[in-house]
Amino acid sequence: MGAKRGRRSFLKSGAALAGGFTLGPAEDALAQTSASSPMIKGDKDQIAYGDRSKYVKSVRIPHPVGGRPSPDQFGLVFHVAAPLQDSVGVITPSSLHYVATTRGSFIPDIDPREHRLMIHGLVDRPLTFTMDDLKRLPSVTRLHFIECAGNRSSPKAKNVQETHGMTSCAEWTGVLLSSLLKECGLKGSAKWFVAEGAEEVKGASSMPIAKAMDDCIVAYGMNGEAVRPQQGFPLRLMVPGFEGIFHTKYLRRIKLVDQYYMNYNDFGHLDQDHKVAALEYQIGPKSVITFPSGGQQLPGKGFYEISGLAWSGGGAIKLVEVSTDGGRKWNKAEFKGTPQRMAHTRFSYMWDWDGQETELMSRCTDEIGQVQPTRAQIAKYWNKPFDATFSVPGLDNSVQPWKIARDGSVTNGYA
Ligand SMILES: Nc1nc2c(c(=O)[nH]1)N[C@H]1C(S)=C(S)[C@@H](COP(=O)(O)O)O[C@H]1N2
Ligand SMILES: [Mo]
Repeated sequence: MGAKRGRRSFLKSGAALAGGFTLGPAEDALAQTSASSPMIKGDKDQIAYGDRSKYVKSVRIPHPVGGRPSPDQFGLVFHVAAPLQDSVGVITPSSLHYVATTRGSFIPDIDPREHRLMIHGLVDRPLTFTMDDLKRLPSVTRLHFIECAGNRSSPKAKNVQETHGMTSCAEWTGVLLSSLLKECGLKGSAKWFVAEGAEEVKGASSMPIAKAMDDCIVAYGMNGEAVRPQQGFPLRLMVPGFEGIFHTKYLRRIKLVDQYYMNYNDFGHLDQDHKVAALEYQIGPKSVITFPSGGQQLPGKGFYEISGLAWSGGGAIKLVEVSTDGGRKWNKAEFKGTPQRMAHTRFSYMWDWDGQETELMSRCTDEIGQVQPTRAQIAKYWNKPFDATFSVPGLDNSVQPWKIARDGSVTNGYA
C-alpha cells in the first residue's frame, strides 16, 4: 500500500475490512449494555483505590537480563519487564513500570516524614531538605523514559516484553536539581556529583555537573501520585536520557565533587575511561513495533495500524520509519502527539497486509540526527562477524524485526 493512503480509505473499503473484522448486527452490540450485565461491586476497597478490570490480564515478568534469573537462588528479584506488547499511548502505568534493582528486591520502606535529602561537598551552603521543603519549591512535570542498560534483544527472546521490556515511560514531577544546587551555591571546583540511594548498598553513581544543571529532576511524583516504592519512594533522581542505573532511587544524598569518583554502580564501566564512560552512557535512538509483535497472531490479511514506541537519550524523536518488507523500503510513520525530549513517543503506520510472509521493522532518528542502527550495522562497526553468535556490545539500540508468517503468527525476526 502507499504511505499516502489514509485510514479513511481503508474504512471506506469493504475489502480491507473483510479480513478479520467482525461486522455483526447492531442489536448484539446494544444488548451488551442491558441491565442484566454483571456489575463490579462497589466495595470499600474499590472506593478507596480502583482496580483495573479482571479481564485485563497484562502483567510484568521476571526478566533474565544477562542470563541472571529473577528470582535467583536466594529469592532476590533483579529485573522485572514491562508488558510493552499491550501498551497504548506513551505512559507506562506505575504498576506495570519495569523494575531493576542492583542488589535484588530489597525495597526500603521509607517513612517520608523521616526522609531527608542532603546536598553537600563543594557547595557554599550544605543543605538538608525534608519532603515538605521540596514540595514548597517550584516544580516541573515532564514525561521521561528510563531504560536499563540490560535491555537487549536476542534470538531467544519471544516477544517485545523479553526484547524491550526493560524500559518504561512515566510522567515525573519534582524539583529541578539545578534549583536545589543554586540554593546551595556551587563552588567553581564542583565538576561532578555523586548521587546516593538509601539502601544498604547505596547505588551511588558519578555524573557530570553539566547534566545536573541541565535537566535532572529530584522527583517525588509519578503518573499523578507519589513515586511508587519500587521506583524509589519517596524520592528519586531522574537523569533524562542516561542509562537507567544513574536514576538513583530512594535518593538521600548528593555530593558535589571535583572529579569522577568510582562508586558501586560504576563497576560496569571499569574497563573504560571514567569520564568517557559516564558521558557516553546515554541511551541511543531506539524504537520497536509493539503491535504486531512477537507472540501475537494476526487474524488475516487486510488493514492494521502498526504501532510502536521510539525514544532516545539524545533528545526528542524527530522521525520514525517503518518497513513492511524486511527493510527494502522505509516509510515515514506518524506520531501520536508531539514527541517530548527523552520520552517514549508513540508512532503508527497504516498497513494493508497482503497475507504473504514478510518482516516488519522500525527505525528512528532523534533531534540531534542520530539514526537507530541495524544489528548488521552494529556488527560491522565493531568489526565482528554477523552470525548467530553475534550479540551487541554495550547498549543495544538495534532495529528489531518481527516476522509475519502466512498464518498471521508473529515471531522474533532474529530467531
Ligand atoms: N537506589 C537505587 N537506585 C537505582 C537502582 C537500585 O537498585 N537502587 N537500580 C538502578 C537501575 S540498574 C535501573 S535500570 C533503574 C530502574 O528504575 P526502575 O526500577 O524505577 O524502573 O534504577 C536505578 N536506580
Ligand atoms: Mo539497570
